[in-house]
Amino acid sequence: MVAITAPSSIEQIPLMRCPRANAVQQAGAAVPCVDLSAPGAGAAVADACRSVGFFRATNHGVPARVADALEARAMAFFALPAQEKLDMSGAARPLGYGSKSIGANGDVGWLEYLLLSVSANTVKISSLPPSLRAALEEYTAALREVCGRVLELIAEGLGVERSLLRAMVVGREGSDEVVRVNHYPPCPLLPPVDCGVTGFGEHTDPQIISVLWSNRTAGLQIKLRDGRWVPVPPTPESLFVNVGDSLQVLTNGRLRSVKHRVVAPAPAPDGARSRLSVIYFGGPAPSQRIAPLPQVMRDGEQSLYREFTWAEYKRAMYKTRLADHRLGPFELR
Ligand code: GA4
Repeated sequence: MVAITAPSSIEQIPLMRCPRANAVQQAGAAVPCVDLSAPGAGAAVADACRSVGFFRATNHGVPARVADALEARAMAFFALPAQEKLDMSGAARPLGYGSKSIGANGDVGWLEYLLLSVSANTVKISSLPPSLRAALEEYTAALREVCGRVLELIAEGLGVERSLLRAMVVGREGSDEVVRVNHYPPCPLLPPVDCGVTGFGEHTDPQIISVLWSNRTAGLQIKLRDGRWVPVPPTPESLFVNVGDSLQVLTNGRLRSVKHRVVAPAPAPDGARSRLSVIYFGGPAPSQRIAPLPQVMRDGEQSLYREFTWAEYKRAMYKTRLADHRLGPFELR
């Protein structure tokens, strides 16, 4: 049994040094944007995944009402008393309802969340409010399509068979699809200048790709290859795509998983809004072999990683903390 290690006071949540205001203005430009319906989208997606490991996707085909409905249902759920939320979802171990504590190894942040398995489009928590469950299932079905489309575009951009990556996640029996709904209420602690309270600490996502939607409240930051953290301006009409560790391995490091983190919304006299984000994590089946695809390798190219299965990586990842370099033990050089 995993202990709930939620901090009892806000002072126990670490601060993070944040980019200065002038960096924020330039940030939009640092985040690549790809129109998923445009000709040449494959090359643009692959380019963004190579250079940043992250991009903003427009024309993704998910109607605004799908995310709006989920936002309304999720906010109603998070407004319930803590005990009711726990009774309905169970405490996150790792799936379920969690508050301030992330994973089982001491990571904490100013947030509460639902973490759900959504494989085969069934939200595997039966006691959630039916309207939230229905909204989650509709959202997941739409996001699964986006994930499939993006994986096709990545394959196209890499010059490999179109369905190669998509088939590992979408429509594959037993694939490991997870949805996380994160709620970051405005944080009452006023941090020192150039700092913020940690909402979700820096990490890479272990899966193949993740697709994120957020409401209009800022907070997400990504780490560029030059080491700079830049804020990602929230645009609820767009989706954001992250390269995960598994895709890094499948492409032998051509595409790289992106470090990202979330700063909690600051207190504001004008009534700062909560941040709500919903992330679909596209993971393969437990038995899926994760190793560089022969189709992407040049003649004589050596694998940078020792081969593993998704089940093996998942087991290892639950022993890590968020900021750990999870691929480290699998690297060959
Ligand atoms: C990070 C990405 C996803 O949110 C997640 C997280 C998971 C969890 O919350 O249970 C982990 C984290 C994430 C990686 C390291 C371990 C496991 C928390 C943690 C400290 C659902 C996932 O798949 O990996």
